Amino acid sequence: MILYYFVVRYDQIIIVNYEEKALMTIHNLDNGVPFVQHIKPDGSTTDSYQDVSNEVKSHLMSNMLGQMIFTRMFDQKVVEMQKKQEVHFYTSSEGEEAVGIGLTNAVNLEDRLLMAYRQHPAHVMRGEGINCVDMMVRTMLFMDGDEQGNVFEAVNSQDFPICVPIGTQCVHAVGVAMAMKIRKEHSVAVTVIGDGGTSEGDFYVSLNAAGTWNLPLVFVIINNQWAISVPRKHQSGAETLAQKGFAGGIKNCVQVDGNDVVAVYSVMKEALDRARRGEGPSVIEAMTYRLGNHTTIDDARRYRKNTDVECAREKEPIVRLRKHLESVDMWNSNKEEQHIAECSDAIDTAVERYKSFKDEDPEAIIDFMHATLPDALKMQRDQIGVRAKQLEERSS
Ligand SMILES: Cc1ncc(C[n+]2csc(CCOP(=O)(O)OP(=O)(O)O)c2C)c(N)n1
Ligand SMILES: [Mg+2]
Repeated sequence: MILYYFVVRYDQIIIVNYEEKALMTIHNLDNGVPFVQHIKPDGSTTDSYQDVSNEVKSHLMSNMLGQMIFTRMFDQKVVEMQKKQEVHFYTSSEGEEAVGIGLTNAVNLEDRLLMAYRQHPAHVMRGEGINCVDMMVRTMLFMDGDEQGNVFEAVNSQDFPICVPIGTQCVHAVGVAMAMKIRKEHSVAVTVIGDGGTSEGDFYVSLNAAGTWNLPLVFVIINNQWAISVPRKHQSGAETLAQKGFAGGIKNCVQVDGNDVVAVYSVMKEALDRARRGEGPSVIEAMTYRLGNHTTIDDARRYRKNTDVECAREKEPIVRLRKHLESVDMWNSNKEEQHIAECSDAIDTAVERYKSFKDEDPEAIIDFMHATLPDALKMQRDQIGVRAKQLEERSS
């Protein structure tokens, strides 16, 4: 029989056996989850900023600022279009841009993203910078309820379609990561979920499977403090959402300032490197705030105070990085004006192309659910076609 005792040292509990061999560090006495931040809301840097590589400091930071500005502009454009009913519906990512942009810059092209409905910054930018016209068009098509919005081309053809049923993408990601492991690929699956999503069974099942099988999988939780009208404090009794990973046997569970794109990029790189070295999954909880409504059919003023939103706005990701880069002479208003003009051109091109897309046939609503359509659905498909024709004739 092996006997164990516990040693409490500083802020850690260590399990030791009687031969004085430390077996494992459980976690810090508070919650075991480190918090990473490199750039503060006022644009100044923390001590850990010295660990940021020169490559990131010399050009990636200003590229990422440009990408965040671009995705914010795209977001505003589609919200406007929805008001004119040019798009059916939209889920704004205002305030959360640093998470998508940080992670999309950290992954390799052969890694696979499995995401939900609010991560357009990552999807749109994936590998293509502001020339991602096709992905902008796909995003608008998706938000207009058009299946053609799920057809990813070019660089991100390997990514998975957007998941609206909360948490399902995590289970898919386990399957993808398992396949990568069996095939001995050098790639990693990255799945993104909201704070509300971490209460779903699918999330816990996926953590458990990823930890058990030591999968090359990174879970990114975008903790934007709200799940529609449910605040974070009513969502879970856990002190942090990242620590849920420990119970699944995942060792690298961290919180990051999700409004600091440099910190998001760094923790993502580390998690991806770990996965590629065979050190298994990670959970990253990115702390941010949903500045906009849940969707374009929500009115968040009904359930939260404007003062809270304004307070959160002071910590948003674009302002702080702009301040920082201006302080080290890497950004200025001329640069920004020129960049905004380029972004406008790219967005206008995408909107034009979106508007020229022919609506798909109504039957498409069931065309992509099965590889071979079951007989019962074949009948419904035919009925949809007949009904659509009748409606068209009646309205003409
Ligand atoms: C399985 C399932 N249950 C409920 C819903 C309805 N629903 C849509 S969004 C949402 C809240 C999700 O909040 P969170 O995970 O924090 O993501 P966020 O919207 O903040 O990005 C809910 C409950 C759904 N889409 N799927
Ligand atoms: Mg949320």
